[in-house]
Amino acid sequence: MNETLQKLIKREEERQQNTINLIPSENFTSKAVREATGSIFMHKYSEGNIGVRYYEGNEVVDELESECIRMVKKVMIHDDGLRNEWESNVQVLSGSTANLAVYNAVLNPGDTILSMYLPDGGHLSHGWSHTPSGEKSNIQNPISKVSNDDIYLGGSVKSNFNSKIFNIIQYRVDKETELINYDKLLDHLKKFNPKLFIVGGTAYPRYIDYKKIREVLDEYKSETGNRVLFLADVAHEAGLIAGGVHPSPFESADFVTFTTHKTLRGPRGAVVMCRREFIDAVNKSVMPGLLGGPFNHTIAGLLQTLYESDSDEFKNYSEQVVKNAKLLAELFMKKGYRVVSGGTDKHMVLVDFSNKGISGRAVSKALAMIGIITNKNTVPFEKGTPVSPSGVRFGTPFVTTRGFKETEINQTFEVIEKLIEVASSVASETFKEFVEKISSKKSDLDLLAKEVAELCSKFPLNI
Ligand code: DSN
Repeated sequence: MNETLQKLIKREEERQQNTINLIPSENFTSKAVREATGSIFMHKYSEGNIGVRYYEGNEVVDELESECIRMVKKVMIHDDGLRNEWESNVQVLSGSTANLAVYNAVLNPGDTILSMYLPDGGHLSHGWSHTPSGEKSNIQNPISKVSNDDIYLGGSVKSNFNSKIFNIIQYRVDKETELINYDKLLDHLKKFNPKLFIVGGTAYPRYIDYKKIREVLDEYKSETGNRVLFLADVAHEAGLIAGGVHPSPFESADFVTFTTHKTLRGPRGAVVMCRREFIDAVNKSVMPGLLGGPFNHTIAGLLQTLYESDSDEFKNYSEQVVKNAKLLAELFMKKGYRVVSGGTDKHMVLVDFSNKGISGRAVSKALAMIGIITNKNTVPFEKGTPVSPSGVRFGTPFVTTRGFKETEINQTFEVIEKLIEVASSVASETFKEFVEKISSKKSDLDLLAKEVAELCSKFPLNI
């Protein structure tokens, strides 16, 4: 291998080995998953579907893809009868293209999508247009009685492509509980008559009540005759659903999309699952609609992941991921930190630092200086900006893979707390000033970095 590249890989290995990764959307794969993902399947073009390809030489790829589809259904849907009602496309390349594949399969330009407000925890690919400062939010609001606290109708800057194509309406979480307000859903449906309802996102730490959503969609249909299609984007929850520690969306939704590298612990990739009636439309939407040749090496890596997830070991892992996150939430709250929604049911804790006089941006930067890797994040009813938000997401999938249990979560929290004390003592007007001041606290930072390094060395990654 080229020496420059070799050195880059080595450095990244060392970085992953020697830092505590608390980003909730990242994980660490097995050697077997990495080998399969780097396998010679990467050389093959296989546009089309199993048995109906545009290139010859796909007899092995056909078997690989069929087996992957069989396993994805086995791992994600635990009830045999229900499993028979679902189909999968494993060719999509990422979470965003998985969602786009669904839109392209069943929507027309101009159709309305009702999805979760991005700063409250939704996702860019569910459509996003922002309101520049000075512009009146919800300016296009055609319905006078809709409150900005309940619904966001979008701004003039169509930041995400989907917002240029579809009419994106976004529901907000409840201001008090910071939970999805299922009681307002029927009202929203009646006002906006969407073609597609989406639930899921990147920073919603609580269970999602898919059954309740189905009930409301059915009630709306029986009142109006309108069928609203239901997409559950479970990118964050996929592994927890596979491990049986999060409610399953499969009884309730029409489409389920997810990435494969978060809680599911696979290679970077994605899957679209759908009720049987939609599989032809989804397959056509993927190819020729959106993509060319599938990444067969990623499908191979995913298949190995699915064999690994189909085990008691993975169930135990998923349980521990949630136990670790719940403990982390409790520890933050005991020390007076504001945890969004008052806790977590999942793999992620969202902490709002606005009552501590320090931004999420400053906290995540300072943590990175001692080797704890997180990401800054908006919180519901955010007062800051996406570049300098109030929150930080703390997730447990990666550290649980390396073997952290309650003892290590307690130790990690102690380090986080000491670091936040140091960071708060130099809270500054500007981020630049903050970075300068905290960099001057070298001896404090070095002591904490040493604790991080010790913890990592006790739980080495199998690189
Ligand atoms: N980047 C993913 C996450 O961190 O949640 C979502 O796209």
